[in-house]
Amino acid sequence: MTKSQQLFAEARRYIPGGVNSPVRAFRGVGGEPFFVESAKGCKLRDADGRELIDYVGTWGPAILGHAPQVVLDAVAAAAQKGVSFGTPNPYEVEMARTICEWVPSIEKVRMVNSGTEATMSCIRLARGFTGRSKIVKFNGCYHGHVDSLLVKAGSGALTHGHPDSAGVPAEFAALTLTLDYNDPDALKSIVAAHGGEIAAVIVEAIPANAGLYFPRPGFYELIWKLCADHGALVIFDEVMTGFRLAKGGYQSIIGMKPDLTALGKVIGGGLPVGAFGGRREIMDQLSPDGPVYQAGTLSGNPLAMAAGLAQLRELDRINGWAKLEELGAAFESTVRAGLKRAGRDYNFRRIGSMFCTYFMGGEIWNLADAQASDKAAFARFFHACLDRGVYFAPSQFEAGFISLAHTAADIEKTGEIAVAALTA
Ligand code: HOZ
Repeated sequence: MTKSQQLFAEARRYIPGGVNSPVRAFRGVGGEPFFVESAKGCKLRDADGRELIDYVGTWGPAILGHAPQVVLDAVAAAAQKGVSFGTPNPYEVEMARTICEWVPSIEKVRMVNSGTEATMSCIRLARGFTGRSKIVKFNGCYHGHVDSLLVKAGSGALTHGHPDSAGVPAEFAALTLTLDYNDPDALKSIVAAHGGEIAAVIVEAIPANAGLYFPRPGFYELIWKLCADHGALVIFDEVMTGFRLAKGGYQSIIGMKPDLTALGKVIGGGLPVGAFGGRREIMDQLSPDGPVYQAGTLSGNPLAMAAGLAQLRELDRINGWAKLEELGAAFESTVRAGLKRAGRDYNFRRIGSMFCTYFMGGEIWNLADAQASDKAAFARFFHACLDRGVYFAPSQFEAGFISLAHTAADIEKTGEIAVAALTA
């Protein structure tokens, strides 16, 4: 028995499924998860001493790589002054100012502890601000484990076959109107039927929880126009894309301003951080200024703020986004060459440092398209890569992440291993 197997056997006795988040279980690919002893740069070291090139990056936060020195130093310095105060602290002001300066649509922001809290708070705030109850969401988009958003959800909910989670009362789910992503006619019909009842349309900036697919030209313009015409808010979920694709998020790339934005992952430098922000008049509805209640003992925690600020400042200092685009392009040409060598007509998608390979040819514009991927072939590929020292996310429906710690040599090695895995 390996050490990971021993740990997993014990974990299963005390933790449901042996994991603290379902995406970590290997149910979508078979087998058991490995346990990580340490992580540095782009490498994980598991409990049995195996070293892996990692493309999960703690599900997005590790954009500088694991345990970057700037973050370690910032956390150590902050910890010397105390680990939690439960009062306002200077770090959170600096964090809020940074976010408002970097993301043009955000005039005020509040810190929370996860992406889930961020989207949940956006939904409540949108309802409070508009006085309406219904939410529109897209099939396959995942916005954390919020009751009203675990309807036709992606990520682990999709991987494990529960896109409509048990435990969400039918009355709640009925307030969530769902439709296919990239379907302008369905969106127009929903808005025509429910316009005056819709508080918000929530959308992942780039859907990355059913693999990775992109908006068709004009689709986001339509969302914005219909929302403006009917008095509904646009909630842009940039938990994955925010500070990963650009300094100002994906919204700065497309030049659009959502009413509210949810942030997470990169913003915390590996510590538990989320944030939500947007137009001043909406944010001012939050307690204590307004009637919408939202709170948190550890929100704005000094260690988390110090870690996040250190990561953001370093990205800015070295213009990390341009470097990530270069690394992403190198990764893409390596993968495309590898697929050609292996004789596979698979669909590789990338934006910046986010990527996904669907094990199928053809076009992918929505969840239904994505579900046609050959998941058994993906599972074989996943294990063949893992056996050879490369760790991709254990599900066809998760995006991969490249970090600034990946080198040309790591990418080349990954390409060789991927070809070997595809042709094994
Ligand atoms: N939010 C991540 C994106 N799919 C998954 C992380 C988790 O659920 O643990």
